[in-house]
Amino acid sequence: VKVKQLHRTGYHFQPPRNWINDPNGPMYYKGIYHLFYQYNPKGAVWGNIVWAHSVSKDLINWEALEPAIYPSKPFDIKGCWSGSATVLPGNKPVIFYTGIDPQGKQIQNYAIPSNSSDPYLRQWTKPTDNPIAVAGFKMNKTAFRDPTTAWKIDEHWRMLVGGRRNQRGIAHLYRSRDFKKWTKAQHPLHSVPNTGMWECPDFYPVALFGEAGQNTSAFGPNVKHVLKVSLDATRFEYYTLGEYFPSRDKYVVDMDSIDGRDGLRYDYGNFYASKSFFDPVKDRRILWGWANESDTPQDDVSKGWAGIQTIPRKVWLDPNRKQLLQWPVEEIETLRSQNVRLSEKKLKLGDRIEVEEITAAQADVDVTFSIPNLDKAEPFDPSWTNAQELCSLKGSSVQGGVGPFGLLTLASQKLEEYTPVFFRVFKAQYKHVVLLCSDARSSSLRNIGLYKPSFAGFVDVDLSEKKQLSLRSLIDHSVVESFGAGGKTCITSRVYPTLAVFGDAHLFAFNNGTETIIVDLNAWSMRKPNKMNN
Ligand code: DQQ
Repeated sequence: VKVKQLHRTGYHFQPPRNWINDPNGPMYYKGIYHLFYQYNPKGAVWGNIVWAHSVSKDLINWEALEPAIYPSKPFDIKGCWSGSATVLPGNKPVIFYTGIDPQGKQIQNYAIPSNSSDPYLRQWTKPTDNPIAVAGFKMNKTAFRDPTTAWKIDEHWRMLVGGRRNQRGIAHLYRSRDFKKWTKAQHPLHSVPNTGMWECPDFYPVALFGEAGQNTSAFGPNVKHVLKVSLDATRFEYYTLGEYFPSRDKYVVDMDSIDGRDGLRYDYGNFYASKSFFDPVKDRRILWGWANESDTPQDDVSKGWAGIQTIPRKVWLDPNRKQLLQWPVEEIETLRSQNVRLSEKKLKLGDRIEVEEITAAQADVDVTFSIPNLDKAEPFDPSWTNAQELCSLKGSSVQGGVGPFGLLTLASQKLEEYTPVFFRVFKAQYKHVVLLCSDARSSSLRNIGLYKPSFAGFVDVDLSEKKQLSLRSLIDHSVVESFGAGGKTCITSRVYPTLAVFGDAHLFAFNNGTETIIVDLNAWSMRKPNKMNN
């Protein structure tokens, strides 16, 4: 198949062809960032899964190496599924992954570098004492996968494996003293009814103060913990914040952290099977996530490719300690070229200004909206608990009081197509409620076979302190990744415009609320990295 260029991204992580899904085993080793990912070497649909392997010195330019882990042993002959890397003391990387055995059972394996003096870690050995964990007598053997990075406290290593018992999602806990023999703890680290299979769990500490990341084994009075799970049943992820007690291996979810499908999300759009790692170079925790296609498998076959990784994000604890914050890694800013600015532009009801002279199909936009007057905010109906439904009810063209205001991304000149990313402010009894939407309904003239949801999330900001809302959007042909209010609420959309492509894509700032909004905007054309797996 000839690979179709239309809708391929310019600066997001993609291999030259074929299907990709989950990021696996991200780590830093001897000057190199490693990213593995689920990959089908034979086509643009899921199947024949191996761990593809790419390396980078800057998280921007990527060089593809040979697949690192592929079916070769009885314990993984039917597939090498997701997993994680742990860098042991003494700088010794180990990979944990799920192997599919000849009976289709999911079992946990490990692999070690064949040659640890190769910073590229090109070759991996699967020792003969594999597997390290199999589903016990009463456990579900086809719902037992995706081992985490291990952490060590008080001479004991721990790691999690995702699972399910009936409809209860489970994070099975394993312990080891020597990193070789792993024993299942009697109690899982955590489990929640009616959440279904927990794929790709991630468990790590975040600092109470500041933005610095923590090594996965860090522990003490200055950290909290995050548990993230990917819900197979709903295809979205949620996380909780909580207190971890290593002596009893108990994870106690914070009182105000919702523990279930309505919980906090890294991203309220198309973002799944994410995984974080600690970057010792810049002392930060970095999060990778997969953004699936929103077209059909037939489209993917004819495109010759499917799936991208989102831009790696730094993640840390919001000073309010109630949620995480995320921001694209600073390295991405090195791709910025042609720049335009709008300063203190007034946007009255119905106004729309074009941001000209940049490549709107491949851009980075950073904008602040100042709200002189909040009095005309629409009343908030307490029955509006579902942000996505509210966004589809109150779209970007539905006139409001304070908002909708925001960006029209990937827009055709006459607005036959556009993906609006916008805020809307409501007045509830004691505070203002802010909604962020990334609404794909108007993203493409094509109507059949595209998934065009009105992705949305609420933004937990206090507008009485500062009457401003900021928005950063990374626009890249078929993806719009948005970060509201400094990374409090993030939304990734995959969209497939037919007119607003390449040089025919435009970018606008707009306001459809009765209250005037003041815009300060900075936008850049984005270059392609010199090397992207080519
Ligand atoms: N993808 C992998 C599984 C994981 C799922 C298989 C999540 O290990 O549970 O490709 O997207």
